[in-house]
Amino acid sequence: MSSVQRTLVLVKPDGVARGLTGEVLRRIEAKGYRLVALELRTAPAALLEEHYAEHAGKPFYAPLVEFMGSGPLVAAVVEGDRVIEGFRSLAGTTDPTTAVPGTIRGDLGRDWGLPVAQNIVHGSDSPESAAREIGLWFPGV
Ligand code: RTP
Ligand code: MG
Repeated sequence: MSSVQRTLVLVKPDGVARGLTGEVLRRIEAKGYRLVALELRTAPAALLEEHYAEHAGKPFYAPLVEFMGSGPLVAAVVEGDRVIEGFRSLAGTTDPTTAVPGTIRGDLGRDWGLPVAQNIVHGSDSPESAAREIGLWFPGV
C-alpha cells in the first residue's frame, strides 16, 4: 500500500556532539526518503516542553528537556512512503542497549544514560504527532 507521509526527525544533541548527523541523514536518504526541511539549532526550553508535552509529569521529563536543550540538534522534515513507521523502524527501540543491531540506536547508541536515555534520534510516532511536531518545528513547511 502506497502512502506518502511526512515525519519530524531530530538528531538529538548527543548525536550531533558525537558527529553522527551525517550517518543518520545517510541512512534516511539511502532508504529512499527525501529531506524536505533541515536545520541545525539549539532549541529553547519552551519548544522542547511543547514537543514532549505527552511526557509532562513523568520523572524523566525535566532531564529530557534539559538534555535536548544542552547543545545544537538537527531538525528535519522527512518525506516518503509510510515514513512515520519506517523511520521509527530505522531508529530502533528507545533503549539503545537493547535496540536491535542494524538500527540507528542499536548500532550507534550505548547507554540508557540515566536519568534520561541519550538515544541519538527522535521520530514522530503517528500521523497526528507528525503534523503537530512539524507545525511546532517548521511552521509554514
Ligand atoms: P522519542 O520520542 O525521543 O522519539 O523517543 P521514543 O518515542 O522512543 O521514547 P519516548 O517514550 O517518547 O521517550 C522520549 C525520550 O525520553 C527519553 N527517556 N528516558 N530514562 C528513562 O526512563 C527515559 N524514558 C524516556 C529518551 O530520550 C526517549 O527517547
Ligand atoms: Mg516518543
